[in-house]
Amino acid sequence: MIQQQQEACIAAAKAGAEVLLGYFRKLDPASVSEKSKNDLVSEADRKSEAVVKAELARHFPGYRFLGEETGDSGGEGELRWIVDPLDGTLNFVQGLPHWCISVALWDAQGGLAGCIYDPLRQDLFVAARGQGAFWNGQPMAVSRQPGLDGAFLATGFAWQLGSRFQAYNQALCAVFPRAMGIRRAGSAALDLAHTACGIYDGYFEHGLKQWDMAAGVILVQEAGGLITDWQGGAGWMESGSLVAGNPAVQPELVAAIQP
Ligand code: LIP
Repeated sequence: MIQQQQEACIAAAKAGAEVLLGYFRKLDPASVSEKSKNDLVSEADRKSEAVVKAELARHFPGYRFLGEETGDSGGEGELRWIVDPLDGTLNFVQGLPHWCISVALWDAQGGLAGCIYDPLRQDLFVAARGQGAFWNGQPMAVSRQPGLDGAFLATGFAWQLGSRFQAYNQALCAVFPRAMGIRRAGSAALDLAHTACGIYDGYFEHGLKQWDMAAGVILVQEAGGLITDWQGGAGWMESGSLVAGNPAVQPELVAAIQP
């Protein structure tokens, strides 16, 4: 069954990608609006979610669906798709070639299967519980960087952080002198996928939504990495405060960002 569920994730992500490639750098500015200040949505986000949702329902009609643009479908079952039809919307709207589609399946125990697809690079990242993680069909693993000192990190700080930016900035100031380099690329899902495949040694961000994290955390965990909230606990899916990394870097990153 998990094989079919994973194939559904991949088919849906690729269906969304086809739609998004048709809009990229051809988006009608009139189709872009703000859900709240500086939090954009476009016709591309909505169309991608519509085809992803239809594709998943074609494979598994009874499952619940939670999408960034259409919300929670509701329903009794414990199996739930969690979808970001376009992660990196601001990049996409601005024409910056760094965005992806994120599709995950969760049950009562947590992440079951996940897929992140970057169609511009044709990078397909997939993982399923207990099945390992794969990058374009090849097994992938987190990096072997031995600690925070000299690590290559990713992070994010959205305008919506508002007053929470101060706490974030304190953490950044604590990490900056120790890391070799820090990148803010604008897609949490790709930050997690690139941590799972060992490009980044760690990643930290506040203010994330479930759909930003749901597939990426499965990739990192199945690739041998650790995921916690900023206090080192398991509340990241609820709080949206997440720290990811290889088993050497992640705990040191958590320790470094403590107020
Ligand atoms: C984005 C995340 C990014 C975060 C942005 C936004 P979206 O998701 O991927 O890491 O900093 O605020 O949440 O809105 O492009 O799906």
